[in-house]
Amino acid sequence: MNVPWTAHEWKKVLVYGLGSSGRSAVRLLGEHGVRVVAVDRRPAAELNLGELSTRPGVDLLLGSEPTGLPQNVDGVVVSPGVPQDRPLLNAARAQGLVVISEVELASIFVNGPIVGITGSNGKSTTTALTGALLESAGFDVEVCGNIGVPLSSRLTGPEGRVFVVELSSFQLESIATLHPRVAALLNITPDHLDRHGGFRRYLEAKTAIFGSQTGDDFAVLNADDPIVRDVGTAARRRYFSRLSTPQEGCYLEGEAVFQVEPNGTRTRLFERRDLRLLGAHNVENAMAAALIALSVGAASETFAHALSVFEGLPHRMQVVARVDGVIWLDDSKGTNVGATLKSLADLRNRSVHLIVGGRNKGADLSLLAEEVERTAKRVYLIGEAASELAHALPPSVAQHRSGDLESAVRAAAEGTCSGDTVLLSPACASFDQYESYIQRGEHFQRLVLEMTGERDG
Ligand code: UMA
Ligand code: ADP
Repeated sequence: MNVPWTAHEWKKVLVYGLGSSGRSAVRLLGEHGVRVVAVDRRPAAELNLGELSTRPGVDLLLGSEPTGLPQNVDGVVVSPGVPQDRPLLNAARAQGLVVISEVELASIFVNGPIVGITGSNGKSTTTALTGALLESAGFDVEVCGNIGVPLSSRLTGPEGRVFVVELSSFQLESIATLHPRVAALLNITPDHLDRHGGFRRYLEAKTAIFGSQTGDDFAVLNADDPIVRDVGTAARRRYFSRLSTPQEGCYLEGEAVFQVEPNGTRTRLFERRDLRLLGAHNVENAMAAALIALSVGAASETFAHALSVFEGLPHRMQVVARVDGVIWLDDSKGTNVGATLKSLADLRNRSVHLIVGGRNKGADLSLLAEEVERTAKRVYLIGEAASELAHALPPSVAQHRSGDLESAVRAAAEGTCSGDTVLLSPACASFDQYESYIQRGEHFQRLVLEMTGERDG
């Protein structure tokens, strides 16, 4: 397989991590005649290997991670969940090998324009919304990436499809030539600081999305975010804003969203009420999605209807139950402080029972304090971050040291009254107690339905 980043052909490649991205990369490499050595610290029994366990041309090194490089390896494809400082990756770099992410590998084979969407929050929602808007306008679309579907698993298909790819900082920190026709940076607040070793490196990873763009491409940027607004890019800038009118882009005026072109032409795109999703942040996500779709070449006539039927993704402010006047909301995807603050922003004063905690990713959790003081009646602290949260949150708000979700939901079910909202918005990763935010959200939903059902009965 000829690769653009090295002078020679790749014949044998190390794939590091055998989650969905790694497995899909192994298959892609196999289709192109490349032999693979695949490494994962987990044993085979914990991996969903399927036919890969017996596939010719694939050697598996499972259950531990070698520190030295296997022989005759030409390059490394790394999964998003594998940190860049693993000894094996250092050994590869020391030998002059290229280490690239699964999305970078996949991007060589993509046969249509790539739309890349990143930011600290709103990526998945904006990615799904962009897919919906483009589909409504008649485009053949693949919605993939960090949203849960590896790009390398969506390559087979007709030419001309638009690849709408959610890109995380984990994926972007090892790209080389990935070249989005449209790249969107939605916002930047601290996240994954433990993995990147600080905010500067996190920001560098995010802005790598613009690295291969030229003046023929588009950068879709949030004009209301001071860091994003001034980000460096060679691409043509198009801004979205809730607070001002950009020279070129999309903005909210009263209850309507308009597109504005550099010559001053204004087009009404949709009304705020067209959007089913609640919250100011979802107006931003919808504006970003509209601007991306316009930049791909979509006509806007179908946007309002497409937005009106878009129901949102699970585990993002999802209503689980309404029982005895109490609303139970699953925002398990609120995995950083910025997300939880946005989710609290639209809730009434002193009405919220907030379930918060999990694994802190290096964030300053005291940034939650002011909004918690305004909105929360009681907080339920779970997971590894419980003690840290107990100190970071204001003493004026009652605390329940729940430890886990089951105890939190039980205590909340006993302590609520009509008009209250119970919100799971952890501001932390799930990995201390769950495999993913999805598993955490599903567990919450089951508990809520069991316990509120019990009380009903
Ligand atoms: N592993 C090692 N050594 C290590 C670390 C991990 O061997 O030091 C192994 C693990 O045992 C595991 C594999 O490497 O088997 C890691 O796989 P992975 O975590 O990259 O899992 P994938 O299934 O490939 O999922 C990844 C993304 N996961 C992460 O970024 C952590 C998924 O995003 C994404 O949906 C998927 O690729 C498809 O593109 C999840 C996520 O949490 C949802 N993303 C973060 C977020 O949104 O905040 C960035
Ligand atoms: P991501 O994929 O970046 O994690 P999601 O679309 O999954 O983003 O939304 C996760 C959470 O982030 C939501 O539940 C909400 O609390 C918050 N959020 C969504 N959009 C935005 C936004 N534009 N700005 C800030 N926070 C947002």
